[in-house]
Amino acid sequence: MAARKSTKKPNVSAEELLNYYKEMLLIRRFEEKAGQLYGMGLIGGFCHLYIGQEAVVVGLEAAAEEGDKRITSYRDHGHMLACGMDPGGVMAELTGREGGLSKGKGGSMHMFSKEKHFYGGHGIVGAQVPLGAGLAFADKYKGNGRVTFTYFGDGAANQGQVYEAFNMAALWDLPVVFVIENNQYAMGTAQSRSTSTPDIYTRGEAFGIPGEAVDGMNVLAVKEAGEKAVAHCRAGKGPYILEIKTYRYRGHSMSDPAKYRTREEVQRMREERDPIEQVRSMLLTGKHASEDDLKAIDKEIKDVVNAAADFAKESPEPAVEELWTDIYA
Ligand SMILES: Cc1ncc(C[n+]2csc(CCOP(=O)(O)OP(=O)(O)O)c2C)c(N)n1
Ligand SMILES: [Mg+2]
Repeated sequence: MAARKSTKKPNVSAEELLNYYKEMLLIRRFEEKAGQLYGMGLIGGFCHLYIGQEAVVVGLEAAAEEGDKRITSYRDHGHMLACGMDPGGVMAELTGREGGLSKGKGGSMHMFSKEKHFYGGHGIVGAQVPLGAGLAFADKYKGNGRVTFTYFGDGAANQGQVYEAFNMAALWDLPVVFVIENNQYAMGTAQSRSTSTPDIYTRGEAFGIPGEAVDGMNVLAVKEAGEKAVAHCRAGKGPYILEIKTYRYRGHSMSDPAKYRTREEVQRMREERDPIEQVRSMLLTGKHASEDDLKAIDKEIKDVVNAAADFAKESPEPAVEELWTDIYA
């Protein structure tokens, strides 16, 4: 008997959808809390929030396998949470406390996890791109079948070192997915003012690297594109570019008044494209969850984030002697 086709039903189980909902919500609530703690003066230095972009990292993590690596820019809290790093450890790092993942000495842009294969957290725009190619080189050398997700922004995509990395990655068929998180702005500069083409995914053509654009507000579309890219890399065919079209709701960093765009533009994105609302509505219309189920999840996530914030506030500042540890002599 032929399977009945439904155009409405996504090719995903209820359990998976619920997981994506939870993971995206965790990032959203965590970032909102980080914004609050910043406002209270508990977080010093730069703090770049990921609110609006949650579907990118959650969709790609769904396409990853154990042992795959990830490396990204300074807009990195979402990546850490999505690969399973402890929310308390991340938050305590933001507040510069001993319990932080870099013992309170790194802050928002400098956290790592060997266990979760998360290689940072990089403040220099584009710097992580050659490093990501290097991670993939190591895996290719070892022949372990691992893939590296190398994330960078639309602004970073205009950096020279990105193309040096593309060249070598293509030359050596490195298993790296170059993920361009195109949130349409680089600090206060819109993509149309900084970038010669609206289609950044074509930038690999000169190197023979295939690329495609993806709806980054739709976690299922991201996952599907991620699976395709990862399969390409694992088959030994070399790098792949995903330009994931997304949007950040907040300013570039906490100190950005965002005068370069209208409130209406942001409002429209939130109302019409929000990645979490899209999954919420799929869950409800598909009867995979009730309003009460979702309320219970909201509470569960809120509790995790509050516990992380309490831990971050209660953890002591690092001891003065820590100034002399974890440094090159
Ligand atoms: C080499 C370098 N140049 C400039 C900066 C200052 N800077 C920090 S973020 C940024 C914009 C990057 O935008 P994009 O790559 O689109 O990433 P997004 O912030 O949107 O995630 C700039 C110019 C920097 N950190 N490093
Ligand atoms: Mg950007």
